[in-house]
Amino acid sequence: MKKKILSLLLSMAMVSVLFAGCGGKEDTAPQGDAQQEEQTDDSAGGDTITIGFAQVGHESDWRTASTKSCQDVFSAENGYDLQFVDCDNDSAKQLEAVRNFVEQGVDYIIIDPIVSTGWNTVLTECEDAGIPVIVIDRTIDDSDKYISWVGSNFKTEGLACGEWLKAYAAQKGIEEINALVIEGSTGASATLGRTEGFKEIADREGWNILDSQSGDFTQDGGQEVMESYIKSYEGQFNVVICQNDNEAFGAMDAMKAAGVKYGVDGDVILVSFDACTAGLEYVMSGDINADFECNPLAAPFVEEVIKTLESGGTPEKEVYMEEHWFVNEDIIPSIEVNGESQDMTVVTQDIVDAQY
Ligand code: GYE
Repeated sequence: MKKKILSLLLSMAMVSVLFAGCGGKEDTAPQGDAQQEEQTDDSAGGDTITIGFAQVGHESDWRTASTKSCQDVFSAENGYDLQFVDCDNDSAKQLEAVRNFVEQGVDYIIIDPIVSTGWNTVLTECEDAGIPVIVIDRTIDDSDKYISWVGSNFKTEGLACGEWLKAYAAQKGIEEINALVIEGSTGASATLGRTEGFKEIADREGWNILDSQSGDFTQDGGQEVMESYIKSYEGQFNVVICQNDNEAFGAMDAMKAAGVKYGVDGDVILVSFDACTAGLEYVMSGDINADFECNPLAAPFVEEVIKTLESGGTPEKEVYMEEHWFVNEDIIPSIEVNGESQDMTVVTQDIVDAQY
């Protein structure tokens, strides 16, 4: 599609989302050094659509699945030139990558924001350049200057975790909850939402959250935090909430080394988020009691957004991914979250095999 038409469409779409106090373009895009290839194919001359994707990094199984989903959908075969930048969990590098995409004049920019704030200036630069921005996965909370967001409701995931734990504890006759939380990366909306949702139920039920520290969504981070928790809270905790599977794998290593028994036959209830293949395998074996899915396969929905824009339409501002809640034991068929009944799914080999 010709840049001018796209630019016009973008401006029209933006009119509805502009808010008071937004300044104009102030900064000149700096010469960045984020590693990315020079654009080789000018899409204005052909049908190829050039997309710049500023990905968070490569910290987890979830991230690997997300990257693969984008690379599969936005392939050369499908008519795309995908400029992929792994931002290595570095916010400055991510802003620089987006500015480089603007300089290159890509047709679309996809951002999975490492942190949820600090975006308005650079998104204004994208807007001024007439390049539509699509946000995936984590949210941007201090700017509305993007066309669409495709992702998950992280607070709902945290609430579901809390509601399930309440039902599970009641079934098992556990009267006191003493929980340790291993949070995700600081400032990420996935961390903020999961923390907020779980805390809401914990406060309502009068549970004790002994500690809540970041494991940075990595296996090493999860292991380190768990090792220090075991030193500080030995014998005092009966629940460990890891905000992603990789942290749970690290926490399991730390507990195993210290002789702490976790999982369905253990003394500590272990809960995780993401529900990628390896996470579900541990649910099936009973090492992880429950795993709250976060679906990383956003790319097909992003492609829908792009197709809608290409044909002159207005895409949805927000697209929510569908997700499921997984458990080992068949004792709680469903939970109520946000006033809605949601099923708890017992993991089978077929489910593991079908997962990303
Ligand atoms: O849970 C974690 C990843 O943003 C939802 O980031 C994503 C999170 C996911 O590193 O594994």
